[in-house]
Amino acid sequence: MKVALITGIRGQDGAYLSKFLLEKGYKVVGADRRSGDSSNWRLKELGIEKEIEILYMDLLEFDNIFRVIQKIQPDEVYNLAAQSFVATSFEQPILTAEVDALGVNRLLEALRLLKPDAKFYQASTSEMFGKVQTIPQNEKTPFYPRSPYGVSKVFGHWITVNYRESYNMFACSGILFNHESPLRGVEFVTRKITYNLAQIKYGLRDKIILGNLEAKRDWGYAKEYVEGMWMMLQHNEPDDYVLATGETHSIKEFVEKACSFVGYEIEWQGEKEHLKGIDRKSGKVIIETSKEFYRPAEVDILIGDASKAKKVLGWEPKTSFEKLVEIMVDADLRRVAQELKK
Ligand code: NAP
Ligand code: G4F
Repeated sequence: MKVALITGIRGQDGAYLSKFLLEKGYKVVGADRRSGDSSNWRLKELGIEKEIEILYMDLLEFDNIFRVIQKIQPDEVYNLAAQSFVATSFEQPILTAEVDALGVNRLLEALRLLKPDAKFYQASTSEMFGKVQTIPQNEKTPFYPRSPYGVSKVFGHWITVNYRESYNMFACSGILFNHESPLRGVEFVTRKITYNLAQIKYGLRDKIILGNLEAKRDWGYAKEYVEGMWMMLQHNEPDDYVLATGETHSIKEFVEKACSFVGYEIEWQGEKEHLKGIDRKSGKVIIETSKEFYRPAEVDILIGDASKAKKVLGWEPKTSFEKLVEIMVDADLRRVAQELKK
């Protein structure tokens, strides 16, 4: 039985990847930083909470990482742990760098010393492209990060490449574009929209206040992206791959589509931080915008070219933008209905 160690076990991708690996017959060990919220709601929703061994491991503490690697001797390590919210990285740039940059180095160093033959996956990100230098972006596109998060992840990416080249370790960096699901944290814009819309639908809220609605993202379905992570580690050579859909949509489009699934037709009035989204039938203001949710520097557009992953790994996304929005809206309508019954 292969042993996989997943950091960030309680995050969106940690949950989907755990389920995927358990189905493949792996023993899954999850590294949890013990933040106080021990609800494990994502693992519970997927029905796998009891099938995973959870160990405490914080990417900030080298000795802790060292002991965990020594104890479990993993065959594959998926480093999904991160301070992953871009907006917070402007408030906590140093913590973000400690976790998202040096944390990767701590983990790689522990592996180099204790289990150099383990295969390693680093969760890199399209945020590294930031102020994009080409459209679309692929593995060769130069990085131009626009946030402390993006800058830290660039370090994480290059230190992964460096350990591969210096020590011949099987280390891969997956440059994943935004991927969403019903398990997405509510602080991210897609889930913020679908969860709060469901609340509006059930009369628990009046409107949603958002930031920059003009930004565009390449959004895929997280469940499919975790399979791509695993495929990278099964290939005969370690390498770096972009995973993306190749389509881009604005936040405005996401709002319109999500609203259409709950029966609202949005008409826009005003501009930028004075923009309002009004339901055509009822005249009700559903969306407002505020400077509060704008970032000091924005990534205006992301659109990925995943042709290398398709050609070399046989990976490709299957779920359309429209279907993804529908899945998320449906899940949140169900959740809010259940919350109301309690
Ligand atoms: P997520 O839901 O925010 O999960 C991140 C996890 O990291 C959380 O479980 C968190 O623990 C854990 N963590 C934070 N600080 C830690 C520390 N110091 N030590 C150990 N664990 C720590 O993120 P996700 O969406 O699943 O993303 C997974 C990874 O892919 C992240 O590295 C993210 O940056 C990267 N990524 C995500 C996307 C995307 O669109 N989702 C795209 C590209 C790259 P708590 O549960 O205790 O908070
Ligand atoms: O949903 P977001 O917070 O995701 P963002 O910044 O693209 O980062 C996510 O994807 C990255 C991959 O490219 C990951 F590496 C990262 O860990 C994370 O998973 O924001 C998306 C866009 C931004 O342009 C933001 O300015 O939505 C815009 N936005 C507008 N109003 C908002 C809001 N974002 C949030 N979170 N909240 C708003 O109210």
